[in-house]
Amino acid sequence: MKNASAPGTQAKPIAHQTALLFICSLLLIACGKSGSTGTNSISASNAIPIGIAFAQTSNVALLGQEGTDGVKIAEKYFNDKGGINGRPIKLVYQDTGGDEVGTINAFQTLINQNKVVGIVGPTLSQQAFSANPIAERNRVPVIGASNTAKGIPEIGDYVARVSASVAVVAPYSLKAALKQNPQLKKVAVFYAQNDAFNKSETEIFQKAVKDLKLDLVTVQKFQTTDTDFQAQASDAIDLKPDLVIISGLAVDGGNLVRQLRELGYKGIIIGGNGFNTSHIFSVCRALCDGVIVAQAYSPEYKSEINTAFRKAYVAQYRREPPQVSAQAFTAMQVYVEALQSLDKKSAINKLSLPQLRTELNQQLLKGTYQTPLGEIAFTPVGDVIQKEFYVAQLKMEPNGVNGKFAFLSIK
Ligand code: 1QQ
Repeated sequence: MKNASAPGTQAKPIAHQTALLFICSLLLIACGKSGSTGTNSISASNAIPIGIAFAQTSNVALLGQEGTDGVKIAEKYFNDKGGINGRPIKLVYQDTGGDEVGTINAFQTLINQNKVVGIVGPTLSQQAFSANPIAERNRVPVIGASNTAKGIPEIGDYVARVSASVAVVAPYSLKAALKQNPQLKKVAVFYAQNDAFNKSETEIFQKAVKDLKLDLVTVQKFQTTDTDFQAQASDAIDLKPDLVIISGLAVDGGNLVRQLRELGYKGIIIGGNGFNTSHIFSVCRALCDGVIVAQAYSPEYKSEINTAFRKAYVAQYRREPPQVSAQAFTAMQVYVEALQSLDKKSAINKLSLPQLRTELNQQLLKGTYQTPLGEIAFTPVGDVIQKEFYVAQLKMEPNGVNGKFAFLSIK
């Protein structure tokens, strides 16, 4: 049997006493997709729909794919454990593409047609600033799994995130760079000026550089759609920096790294959160080697849930889970555990969809969760409270094809 909205995904075996219920649920979802449920409440025989709004197409798809990988693992993992007190969850995917319009459309479809109880996404902060207000107006909870710009949780009461702010994460990479070269003094900063997250991240980096009394020799701007960085790279190299810090996305950022190295830059390079994907390896290949990237997740974190997540991920995708996949899994875990708690308090099948969305939103903000990211909770405004952060360095094999994120000690 195939999963109705994620082609190629196997249906999820759940506790056998609920297997029959599950089959009925799938049939009902099929009916629901053709628009015949026509009800505003979640019936007991229905799987609980959670919306996934990630970029499956465009240049952002490299990052979006890692989110999708993470939620798929979560759907199987939590349904195998019995779902929401015996009822399965069901992911409904809508491709946002890489821009705001696509994201707004995806949110509207998830909210009005798919009637999801909550949304995970979108991939970029740039998309979240446009689409999250729609969820807010419709009183549908949204959990950001990769939105790290300042101001995301503040979009509204129904907006939370499990992806720690750049303000918290980014400075760790500077600390690691200084550990590698305590003499470094001159810093060149590059950022993509057409992207909200990158603008937010560069402010944090630039402030951290000044606070450390380093010398910010130049700030160079580019677009996430650019492929040629010769002019900016040459201007920066002329100033002989010891450190280059780049806030960009995987494709543009990877190309910038490649061109800096080709033009002879030999110093340390820090990449921001947009570099946090192994898909960057194919962009800068052997020249990615040595780039430092701060992380909100380590596959090596020891806990029962991370061990289970990592094992399932490696079995499925044959590589270590990246940060965005772990964050996406965590967002799903928050929904699942909040729904479980809510159901114990007030039988969720008795709630109308608007009631369920509102009570779910209130419940999820109250919880403490043992996740692959470590223990997390939320601030009253919905920002993640997380304790552990890491720094990795890209290690490329000489063939330039395979590589890995090698974790550094930052103590
Ligand atoms: C954001 C990000 C992206 C680079 C992660 C995919 O952190 O847009 O906020």
